Formats: sequence, C-alpha cells, structure tokens
Amino acid sequence: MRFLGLDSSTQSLTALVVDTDTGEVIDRSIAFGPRLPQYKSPNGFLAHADPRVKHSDPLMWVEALDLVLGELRAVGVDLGAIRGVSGAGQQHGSVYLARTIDEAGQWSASEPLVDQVRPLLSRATAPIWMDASTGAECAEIAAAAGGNDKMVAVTGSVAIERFTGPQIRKFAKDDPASYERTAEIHLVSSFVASLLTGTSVPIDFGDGAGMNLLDLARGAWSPQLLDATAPNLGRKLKPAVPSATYAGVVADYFIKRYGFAANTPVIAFTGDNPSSLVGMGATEPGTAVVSLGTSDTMFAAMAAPRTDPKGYGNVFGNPAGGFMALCCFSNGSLAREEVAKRCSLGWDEFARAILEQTRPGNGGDMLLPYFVPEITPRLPAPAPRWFGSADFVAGKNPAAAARAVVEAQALSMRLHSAFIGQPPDRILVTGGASKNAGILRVLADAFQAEIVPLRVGNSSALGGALRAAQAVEGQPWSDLYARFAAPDLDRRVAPDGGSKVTYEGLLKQLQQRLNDLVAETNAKR
Ligand code: ADP
Ligand code: XUL
Repeated sequence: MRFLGLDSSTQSLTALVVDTDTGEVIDRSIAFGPRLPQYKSPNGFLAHADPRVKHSDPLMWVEALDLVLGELRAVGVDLGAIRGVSGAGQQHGSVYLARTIDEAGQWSASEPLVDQVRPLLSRATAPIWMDASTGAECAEIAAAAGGNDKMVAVTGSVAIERFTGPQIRKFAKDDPASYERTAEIHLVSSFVASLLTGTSVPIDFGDGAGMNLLDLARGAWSPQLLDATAPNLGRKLKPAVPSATYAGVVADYFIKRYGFAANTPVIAFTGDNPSSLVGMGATEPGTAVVSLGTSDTMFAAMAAPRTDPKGYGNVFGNPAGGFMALCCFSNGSLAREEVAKRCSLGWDEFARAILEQTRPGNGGDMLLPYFVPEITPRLPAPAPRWFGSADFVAGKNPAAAARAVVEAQALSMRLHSAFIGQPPDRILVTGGASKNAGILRVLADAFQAEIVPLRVGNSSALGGALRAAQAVEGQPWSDLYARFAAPDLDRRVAPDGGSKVTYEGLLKQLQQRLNDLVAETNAKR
C-alpha cells in the first residue's frame, strides 16, 4: 500500500510517498525562497528590522501545498492509490484564524486554496521558531505559573521565546482586538493537516509539548498555563490528542484537483523533530539523532521525561508513545551558509576544507558561530566571535573558517545534550547538511561516536508517511524501520581516536568562552 508524508519545514515543503509492498520511495520538495519569490522569504521567513522578530506568511505554506501535490502528480504519482496521509511542520510556529476551519473549510475546488484561506486569517503573519522577541512574555508567564522550575515540571521546558504560548501572549498584548477575534490557533502541523481535511485538526502531544501549555503527565492543556498566557485561550485550542489519532479524510478539493480517493484517512500531524524520530527509526530509547536542517537539533526517545537542569533542553511527545528529549540550535545551516558565503566556498569546497586542509583543533582558531539570535545557549542578539590567528580573525582563512563553524557547533551540541543521558557511541544523522562528509567527520571526532546517515533523506516527511502506514495497516514499527530507515553503511564515519584528547581540551575552552559570552550578553540587558 502507498502512504503520503508531508513536511512543512522552515525553508521548504516536502511530500514523500512510500510503498510498503515494494519499498519504493518518491519525494518532491518546494523550496519557498526560489519557488514562491512573491513571499519575499528567501530563507522561509520575512525580513524585519528587529533581528529577534521572525515571522512567515502562512499563505506561502498553503500555496506550497498545492504546488507540491501538483508536482507529485506531474511526475506520474497516482495520488488515488494513497491509503493514508500524515505529516509534520516546523515546531512552535502559529497560525491565527478568525473562523475555525470546521466552520470555513468547505473548500471549493474551483478556486485556489490560498484565496479561500486568505480571508480567514486574523493575523497576517505567523511567528516561527526562530523568533526571539518574547523575552518579556516568557518572564510574565513563568512568574504567573509559579516559576520556571514549575514550568519544567509541568511542561518539560522553561518558558522559552520561540514556544507558542509566549508568542500567543505577545500577540494578545500587542494587538488585543485581533487576538480577540481569533477563533482558532493552529501550529504549522495542525494547520496543514486542517487544510488537507477541511476540518479543524487538533494539535498532537508531540508538537503540543512545544507550546509551554501542555501538561505532559495529563496529556492536556494546563488550565493554569492557559490563564497565565492569554484571555480565553482554552476556547481557541481544541484538546490535544495522541499523535496516532485519526483526524479525518482528505477534503473534496484535493480529490477533485489531484485525484485522491474518497475517504483517504488523515492521521494527526506532529512536529518536524518528533516526526524525524519516526523517520529515523529511533522511537525506542537508546538511539541519538542529530538533524542538520535550518536549525540543528539533537534528540532521543526517553522512557520517562528527563528534563534539563540548565533549562536549555526540551521534552516533547514521542509519536510512538512516551517522550523525547531535544536540544535546538538556531545557528545551524544558516551559520554554515553565512561562513560559506563570506568565504566564497561551495559545499564541496567546504567539505574539502575540513577534510583536507585543516586538522582537529583548527590550530587554535575558534569561532562562536552566532550570526542570528541563539536558543542554546540563549543569546537574544547575533554575537559572532572569532578567536585565534590574525588571518582567521580578519576573515582571510576560508578553510579554517569552515572547520571552525562546524567544530563549535558539534562541541556545543555535545556540551548541551549531556542531560539526555549516556554519551552516545553511535549517532544517526539527517537533514540537508548531513550530505556533507566534512561535517560528518567533525561530528564523529567531536563526539567520539560513529556517525550514520540513513539511505532515505527527508526523515521528517518519511516519518509522516510511516506514521500513516502504521496507523492504517497496523504493522510493527520495527518492520517499517527495517524497510525504510536503513542506514547508509557506505557513508558512515568512524571517529578518529587520535583526535579525542584535542576535542576534550577544546570542549573545556568552548565552555569557558560560551559562559563568558552569555555573561557579557546578560550584563548588557
Ligand atoms: P529544513 O528542513 O529546516 O528546511 P533541510 O534539512 O532541508 O532544512 O536543510 C536545508 C539546508 O541544508 C540548507 O539551508 C543548506 O544550508 C543545507 N545543505 C544542503 N546541502 C548541503 C551540503 N552539501 N553541505 C552542507 N549543507 C547543505
Ligand atoms: C525545535 C525547533 C526547530 C524547529 C524547526 O524545538 O525549534 O527544530 O522545529 O525545525
């Protein structure tokens, strides 16, 4: 049988079809920047004078959904053979509607969906996970909830700028009239699922845990946190549901336009990271995953929720049941791209610079690669810092710059993910940058762990397709993983034991420099 997974991520929307009989996988992506230039979002978000503010136009995601389905059809995929759909969205981003999709979602097949969704928006833009502008709201929510320790105990995370609760509070404070006329608030995941069914699809536990609103133990919105966040918020959110919830069927619009079969089931969508946990075959505790997308994340399934005493890490729902821990770094691909651009390096040259032209430790050259506000550690404003030789600091050593950005990222990941548990000796990798052999080499050495890419890229969209397959066909996860989440053994990278001592030293040095940078930033506030 065939299943469709969708992933509405920061920079692109991907659709991926699996065939559980033949093992075949077909995917297509719409990159927002090049394909939808009218939205003026080359990296998936709108320009803003304040670097802390990062919003996207939700209509861009609506148009991309039509485009990607059209493209699947154009390459000969018979969407009438799809037996179930699920998917994922970039986490934390929120969409505000003046009418619920239950009320307004009888989409007419004769008019583009984007024109039917436009009049429903009560807020023209959607704040996304990169937004760091809600520091005041985080403090207010945490204070009203009894402090950040209480927030962690209930929700698995301290009040954090990018999480949806503080974003909702900011909207309610800045534009109370528009907030009041908002009938329904969606995450990106539940929004795309709702477009697909033409009904209001609830938020799942996986993505809902990224809102600073979900009581993890009860699997329900916390009444106290709803109150601490914004007036009447409980009325604007449907109750959260387990990820495997049947959410409805594909709307007539998609049947008429793209040839889906009547009554094709849609399973609740989840966050891109929980979805990747499935796409990587890592829903059982014991396997660590690093995702190198727009953001870099490191995550792993957990039997019981374990929280980060430093307040950086988060706990989300595991779509297969239980929980997952996650650390998120906003200076992921965007920082690597910034360095590559400044140094005029293509990705192949970037990899060669690491593999052939530089050595572990980078001869003492170190970069704190914070070109946009950072989540881990928390830096509310860009703060790149260059340490080492004069040429390097002056930006005249492209090879060292390439290694420096990746070494700092890998070591910061090691440092901040320690709360998740035992240091991993094997890490699965995914995301756009996992194609880069230079980056994998540094990860292997910095963690002293074997790095294993999977054969299928797009783990988040794959996770959507596998979740649909599991919900409809009911086969064990392990069978699906054996078939679709197989490691690409030719590309795995073993650690070089000779670099271990160098990286231990570098780790301590990085920790000190990060502590200094955070202290400097806090002193300026
Ligand atoms: P997201 O899902 O967050 O939109 P992806 O996982 O699709 O992101 O990754 C996109 C990023 O991957 C691009 O921004 C680009 O910087 C990076 N990328 C693509 N190819 C390479 C490569 N060969 N080496 C390093 N980075 C790459
Ligand atoms: C996770 C996070 C990002 C987004 C975008 O907490 O903010 O990883 O999900 O990928």
